[in-house]
Amino acid sequence: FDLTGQINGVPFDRLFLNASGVHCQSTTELDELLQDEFVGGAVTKSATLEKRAGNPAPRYYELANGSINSMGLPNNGFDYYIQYVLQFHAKPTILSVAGLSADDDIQLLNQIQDSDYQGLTELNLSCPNVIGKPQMAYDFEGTQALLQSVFSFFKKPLGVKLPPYFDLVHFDQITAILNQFPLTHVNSINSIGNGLWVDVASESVVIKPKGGFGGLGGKMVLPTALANVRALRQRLNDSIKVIGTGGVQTGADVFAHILCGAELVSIGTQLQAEGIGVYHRLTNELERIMADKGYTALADFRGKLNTI
Ligand code: RRO
Repeated sequence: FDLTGQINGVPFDRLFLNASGVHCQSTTELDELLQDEFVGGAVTKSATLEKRAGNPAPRYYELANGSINSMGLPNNGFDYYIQYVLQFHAKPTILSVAGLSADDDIQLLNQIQDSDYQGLTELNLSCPNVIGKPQMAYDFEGTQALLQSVFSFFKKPLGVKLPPYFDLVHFDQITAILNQFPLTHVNSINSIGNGLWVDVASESVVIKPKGGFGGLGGKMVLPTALANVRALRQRLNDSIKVIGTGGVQTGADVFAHILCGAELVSIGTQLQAEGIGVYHRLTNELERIMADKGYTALADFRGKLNTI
């Protein structure tokens, strides 16, 4: 089966990535991803200028239908991750960066511009969990202004990680902005920000930071993720690929993301729950569906969702 995709001419032999944040904070975890034969490439934990410990634990909680997290951007710092992606790897890497402010974003991207790194970078505009820091991509004017200043100096391949949108007008607004810039890709969705889980037995929240509020992922976000992949694919320039992230548990979920137009598919909550073996299982399940339908390549059905 041809399970390949490409972003800005960078070939991915297989469609599967990790969702940033899961299994990618240390070089050991990143190596494990890249060494798995069913993984196409790895995305780093979003890097900030300085190393961060993140929010107090418990900060990730597995639910029956997904997950809630308020990690608070724990990471080993920009230098650690750029050093990693500057090494030779047999598969592509995506360097994810997340400033704590627009100024930080500019500084991070300046350092990438001035480095020898020629691979893909992804600017996280959608972290929901840093106290006092709103998700940039919900501020349309701020996003426009930030990308304007970024592309005045940044000449390397750059994509953005977006939060989920819930109104068709918002899809029109964000894509009108993104289409003005030579972006390589958008990665959609980040977690659904600021959900709240209540454990009835203990009459309590389940994570400590922010009084229990946190980003939702996993099965419960699949329809939101599919809507976002589809709505973005329908509106973005063809040159801007969509990485589908959100709610994948089965090969059928992967198939649905591709039908909606995903070029590659990332796994977060299910990778956290199941471990790296998830990629072999999803590959088998996807290939079984493709075989039953007589498809041999993702290109046979990518973006070809039927409407009624
Ligand atoms: O670290 C986090 O709390 C976090 C980040 Br940066 C993000 O982009 N999405 C998320 O669900 N958690």
